[in-house]
Amino acid sequence: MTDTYTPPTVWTWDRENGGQFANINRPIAGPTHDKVLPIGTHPFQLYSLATPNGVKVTVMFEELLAAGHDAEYDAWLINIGEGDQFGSGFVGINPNSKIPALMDHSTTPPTRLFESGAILLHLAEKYGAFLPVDAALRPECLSWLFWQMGSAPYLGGGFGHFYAYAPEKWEYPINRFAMETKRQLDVLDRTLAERTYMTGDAYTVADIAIWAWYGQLVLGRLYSAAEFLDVESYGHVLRWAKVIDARPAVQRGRMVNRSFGEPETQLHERHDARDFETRTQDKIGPKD
Ligand SMILES: N[C@@H](CCC(=O)N[C@@H](CS)C(=O)NCC(=O)O)C(=O)O
Repeated sequence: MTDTYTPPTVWTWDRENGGQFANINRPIAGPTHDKVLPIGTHPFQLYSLATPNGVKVTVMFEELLAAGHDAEYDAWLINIGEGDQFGSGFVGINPNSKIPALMDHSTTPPTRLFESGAILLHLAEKYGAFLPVDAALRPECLSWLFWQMGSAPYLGGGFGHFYAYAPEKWEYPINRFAMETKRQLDVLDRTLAERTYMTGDAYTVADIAIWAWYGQLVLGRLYSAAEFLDVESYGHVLRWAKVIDARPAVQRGRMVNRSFGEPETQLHERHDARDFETRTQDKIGPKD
């Protein structure tokens, strides 16, 4: 970074800051337009996109269904690049205007949920699944689940933003957040050296949440940063990431609400288990 910056007395909004996603970043909350969200036939209505935060929830639904729970859901695509998160219907579910957002219509009145960690916990408690009941293991699972919620913004909003999305590459923030990201990977590596999954022997919501970010990072799917961060040096994280990646429910969950990548990996909307076979973009074309 060559130029120094003297902050003005009062910050003002520079709409043209040049970074990727500058068009959707703004310093005010609330809706920008009226838009009623669609509602399907299932008890759960998910409004999301297959980013790491979105994938946590679609993986959880697919895992619940694979385990035999009655957790059918409709998944609707929210295109955050086009500002769908600022529509009035979406803001009514999530005043924070970020995916994922969920309506649980199995309650009267329906329950709104936002924040992926809250959604995972709601579903885990509702079905008694992927959350240990053991008095020692449950708090361990919750600790790792909330570790993910607190840590990933350094990876995504910090490292990912400055390494991949900022208008220029600046050494100071990239160094700052690469260091923190590598420290977090080391935290995970030391833990996974001693146990199969984040909480112990069982796969839980903590694994689902952490895998979506850190598992996909070491598998080379985020920010084209695997070599830069030397992810190969975190052998225990890699071992764990590959085991989770091979789960059929995880492979399905990654496809739901995906609007990028190879057409056969994109299932924009999911309303039925058969959609994975019949409704991917290679089968229905780019206009759907
Ligand atoms: N802590 C939130 C983070 C959600 C989040 O940051 N979602 C991003 C996509 S990964 C988003 O919707 N961004 C749209 C925006 O910032 O306008 C969660 O875990 O649900």
